[in-house]
Amino acid sequence: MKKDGDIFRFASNEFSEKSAARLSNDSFLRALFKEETAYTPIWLMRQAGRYLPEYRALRERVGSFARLYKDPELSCEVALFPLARFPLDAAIVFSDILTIPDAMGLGLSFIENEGPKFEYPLRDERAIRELFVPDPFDRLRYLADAVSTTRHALAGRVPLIGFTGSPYTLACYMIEGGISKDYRFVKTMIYDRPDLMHHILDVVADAALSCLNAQIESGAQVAMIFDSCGGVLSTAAFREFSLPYTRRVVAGLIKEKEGERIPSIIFTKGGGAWLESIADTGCASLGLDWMTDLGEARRRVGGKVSLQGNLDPQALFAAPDRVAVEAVKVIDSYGPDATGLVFNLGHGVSQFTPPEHVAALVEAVHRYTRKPKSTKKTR
Ligand code: 1CP
Repeated sequence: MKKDGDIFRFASNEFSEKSAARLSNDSFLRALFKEETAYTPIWLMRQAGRYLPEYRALRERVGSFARLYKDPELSCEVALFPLARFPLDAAIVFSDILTIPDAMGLGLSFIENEGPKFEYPLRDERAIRELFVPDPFDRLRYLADAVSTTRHALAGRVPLIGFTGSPYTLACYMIEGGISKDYRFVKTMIYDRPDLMHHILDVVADAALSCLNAQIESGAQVAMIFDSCGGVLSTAAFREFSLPYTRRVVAGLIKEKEGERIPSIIFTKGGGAWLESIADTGCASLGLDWMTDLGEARRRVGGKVSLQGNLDPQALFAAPDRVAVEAVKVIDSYGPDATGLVFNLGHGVSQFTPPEHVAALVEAVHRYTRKPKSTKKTR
């Protein structure tokens, strides 16, 4: 197969015109940069997951989730599943945030109905001191290859999102060894041995940054950072253990590739109290969970960043016509002019979501936001 660089490389001085022509749908990139769009673009966190019967069938056939994301061709196939069904405005590389700790030697497995488990969670000082930054083009080669394969297959249809967990969120999984309800080991470390926590975060921040930059080098056009566990922290602890390390990742990201700006998005689940400081990290956009009012968030960040969100993922359990009503409420909550809004869910799509409800959502967002302004109630 031809490599991404062969098809997409242009001399930098002739790039901007050609690069604009390269994407047939750039509404997502434009909205991230708060530029005018013909309608509000939409994509969904976890859009390529278990709610799709074709995903479940393929996973069954190959035997596991890990076999899917470790094989660039299969990863690409899965990333394209939702785009074959719905006119979504972005694709996301099919992988997982936990590939980084796996590459750091923690031994990742995904257990049916239990979620991720690490064989060697970080519980003693020696293991913590031995942590290293993996070479993203060696131990995570499959991820870089999944990005370039998917980018090539998209052929400019929509932009491709690369991603990482925030250093704090990755550290949570590495210390707890999997999903945690009470974050007992993490909180013990934060309060008893903050020095050890900072050491972990220091190494993981470098690992997350190099992994995300490797994805950008391989063709990712947007960089997303998931701080899915950030919201369990006190404000003081968030400022000490999460925000500075996310900021460091944002600061180190490749900002432009072959004449194209690379926007970054930070999603902090439960981060509603800290929007101003997250918007100050230098990211282009904030992902919002469903607890935060979009209009209020917009006023608070004062036009500094675009916003992405934030329908309650469980609203998708309702009948399609109700889903459409809820989508309109979210769009209206953003305010009269929808510039700078990317529609998304407030968290990942549930595995129990009927795909027809997702179809209704995408249709409703496009239809409602395409209407001429004068016919709308509040826009
Ligand atoms: O088939 C299976 O059983 C695997 C289920 C699955 C899938 C489809 C997991 C296990 N991860 C993924 C893919 C994934 N994970 C993607 C790409 C697909 C897409 O978005 O379309 C992305 C972006 C992630 C990111 C991810 N993984 C996050 C951050 C975002 C979030 O949801 O908060 C987190 C916290 C994880 C950890 C993870 N991976 C998988 C599980 C079950 C978990 C634990 C957390 C959870 O249950 O959501």
